[in-house]
Amino acid sequence: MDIATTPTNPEGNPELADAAPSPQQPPVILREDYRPFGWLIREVSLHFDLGVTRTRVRAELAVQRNARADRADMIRLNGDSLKPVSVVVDGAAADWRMDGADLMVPLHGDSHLIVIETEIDPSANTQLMGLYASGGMLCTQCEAEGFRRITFFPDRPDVLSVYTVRMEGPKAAFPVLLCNGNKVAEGEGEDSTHWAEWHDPWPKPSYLFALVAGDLVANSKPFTTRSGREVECNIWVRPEDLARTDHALESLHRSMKWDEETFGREYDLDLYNIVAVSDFNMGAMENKGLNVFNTKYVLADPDTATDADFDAVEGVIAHEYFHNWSGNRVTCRDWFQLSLKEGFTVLRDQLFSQDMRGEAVKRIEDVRILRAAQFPEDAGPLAHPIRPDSYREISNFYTATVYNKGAEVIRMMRSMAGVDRFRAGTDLYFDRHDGEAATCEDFVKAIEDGAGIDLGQFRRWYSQAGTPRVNVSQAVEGGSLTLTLKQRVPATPGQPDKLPMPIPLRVAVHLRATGALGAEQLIVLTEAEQSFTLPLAGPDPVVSINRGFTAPVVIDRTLAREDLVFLAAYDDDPFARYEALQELAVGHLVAQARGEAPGDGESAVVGAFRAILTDTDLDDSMRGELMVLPSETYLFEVMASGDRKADPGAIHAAREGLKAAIGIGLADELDALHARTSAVALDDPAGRGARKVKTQALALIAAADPARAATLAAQQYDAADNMTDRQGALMVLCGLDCPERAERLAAFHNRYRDNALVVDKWFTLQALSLHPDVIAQVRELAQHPDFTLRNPNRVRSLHMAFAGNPQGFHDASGEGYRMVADVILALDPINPQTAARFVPSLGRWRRIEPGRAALMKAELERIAAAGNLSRDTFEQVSRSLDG
Ligand code: B3K
Ligand code: ZN
Repeated sequence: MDIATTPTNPEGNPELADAAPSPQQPPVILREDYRPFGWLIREVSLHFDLGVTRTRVRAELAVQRNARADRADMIRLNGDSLKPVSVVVDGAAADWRMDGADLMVPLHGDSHLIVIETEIDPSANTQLMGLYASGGMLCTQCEAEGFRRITFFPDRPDVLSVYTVRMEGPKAAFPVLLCNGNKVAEGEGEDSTHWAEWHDPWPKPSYLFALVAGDLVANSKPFTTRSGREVECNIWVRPEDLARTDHALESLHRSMKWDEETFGREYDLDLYNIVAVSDFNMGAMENKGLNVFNTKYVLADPDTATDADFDAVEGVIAHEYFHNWSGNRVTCRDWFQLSLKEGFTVLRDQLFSQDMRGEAVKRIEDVRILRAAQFPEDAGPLAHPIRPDSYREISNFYTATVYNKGAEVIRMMRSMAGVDRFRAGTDLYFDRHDGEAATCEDFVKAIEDGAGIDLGQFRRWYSQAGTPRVNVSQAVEGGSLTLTLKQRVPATPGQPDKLPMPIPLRVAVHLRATGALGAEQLIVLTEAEQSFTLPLAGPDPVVSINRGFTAPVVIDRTLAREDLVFLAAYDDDPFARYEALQELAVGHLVAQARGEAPGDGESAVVGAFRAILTDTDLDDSMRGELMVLPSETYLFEVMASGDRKADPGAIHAAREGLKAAIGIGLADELDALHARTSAVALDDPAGRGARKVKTQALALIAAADPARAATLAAQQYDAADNMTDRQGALMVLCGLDCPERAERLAAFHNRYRDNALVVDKWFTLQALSLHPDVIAQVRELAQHPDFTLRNPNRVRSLHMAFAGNPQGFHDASGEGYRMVADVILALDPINPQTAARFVPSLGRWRRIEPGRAALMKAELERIAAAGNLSRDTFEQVSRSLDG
């Protein structure tokens, strides 16, 4: 609809607010169109009269002309599904009008006080953006554009304001009233109400605003910062969850200390509140002084959470805490700069977890995530640079590219600068931009200046999408080895031609004949083709390249099998060992899936596994990493190279076949491993590693001997004194057709029926299972009384898990695709952000064999034809069809 035709209506006409532009063709927002906002809003005062079905909001905005922006005699205040109850400027009713969903208020002077009243119904907010109700409590989610669902405001990250908030409501329903900053006053009101006033001294953008009102209790412990400030740290949960909050609280303390020691960052308020809510679109949110978390990333004890869950809690607590500097003190100028805070903060949380849990294992885990989630994105229709150039709906750009590749890009700067000079760069960045809304360019410049390195060409990592491929060849001449590297960055939507990127690679030349390990050095490939001459100390050189995964690239090379076996067994870089094993397995599996002569690939992998299972120098945590076979998603990527397509059915069969071969060939070793690790006690320092490999052993036994695995898994389940073992056993049972399966599933549900997070696991285990009837089982589970489309955790636990189950999702009948498309259509009107997250799985159709590709595309077309789609789903579906 043409907004200019909307008539001015000072009293507010309900029809006008509904007359938003058709969501079918939401406008494209361009990075190059950025202009500073015409007004500064130094102070915001909010007053909330809280109720679950009716909340009244009064906003007072002290606005001042921005001398750095073009002059405007109008202020645009963004809104989303809001109607103004009243708009007053400097004490008089304003002559406002609506422009689509936004409120336009004429302003002719240099400074004004705008007072706006709105009324909202949190209970009707199923999108979970803005102010919403969750289990009787009220909470908010404002990033990226949720604040405009609370009140009219320039809802953009470069408008920074100091907030004072008064909240009042019924004391019985909302005994605890929380907001950003510090509580400055509180009191009793009339009719059993009470109120609290909060003040946040740090100027912040609206996306960092938060409010919580509910019946909550806190686990508290003060933290003393390095300069002696005592910070009250609270983890707020429902009373029944209090016993599961110690790990979160300890993780917060560890994060606070680590950021002081590693990045010199100290916390800056007297209070740090974290609130756990069960209805939440993502993991957590870094609102200033008042983080709101998905319960999944707060609650943990050994009976209900796995070791991996404990790690995830620690990692997300750290991530949100680190945002206090990388995101809050220095925020983003516009949403195109999202990786400025997300890429950097992911790197910070990865480095933290490396320090807490061991560098090698964490690095391997992070690369596995990158390959499973980001490489497919970079190779598909939704590929975008870490700093995108355009979007229709910013929620669609909270991606593995912006987050995980963004972290890899900054990690490369750190590798090139060295740890100390990188720290000088980040110190300069924080000093230079504290209190500002900055850009990715500001970050790169600060690292360049602070670390004293030239990042001129490096900036291409911010603008070019696609995973670079580096072809490696080598020639030996006399006493030196010449490595010739050729790079190619594949075409991506809107970017047909690419320029060479600087690619830092840690390399070492080992000697297979003598077993001598070469010294490591960093080389940086900057040209399309470039040679590097390395000294050579003897015969049979084996090049270990991209050690530690210094660069997020694909290395193309053909290494002799004996070289891979050598690297897998002896490389002194743990990542390189893992990588060699992966290469060995990938080479075999892709050849097998293509129907090419399998040769003796299988026996080479089985032999390498034997060495891993029996290597007494390996600790079990690392053994567990080496035992992970390449994921089917990653194998699709490798198989679908150039014009060749991936065949999910053939990949699945090849991978299961290899598991069975390992299970048969190493039956005794796996039995011994399962028995040894079953004897390790829960609190033994070696317990975590033991639990990890125990279930891996079981899964391999299951591929070879289902009956024996059923017995062992049932025993493991019954003997378990922790969730890691229990869930692992049930995971294996879920893939088997045996009586133990139904019995243990029922027992599990029965035991944990009142614990939503564990019931989520119960759904996930079945949705991810290797059982041949998984599609019918998931269909039935969607009818289970515990299932609801209204809770994002539950939707993810069933349908998102299923979309990640290659066997079920890619069933040749197309039933899996249909089920996911049905979920998108059903969920879109309720929660578009979560619905749109399902689209990428169907969007990969171009890289899949023609039969399945046609079925996937047909489902995308069915969604597109349904009409009335949200902006989120519309954008993802149209990019997936056009890209
Ligand atoms: N910054 C939030 C993500 C917000 C997502 C909005 N769709 C959490 C995080 O990355 O820390
Ligand atoms: Zn983040």
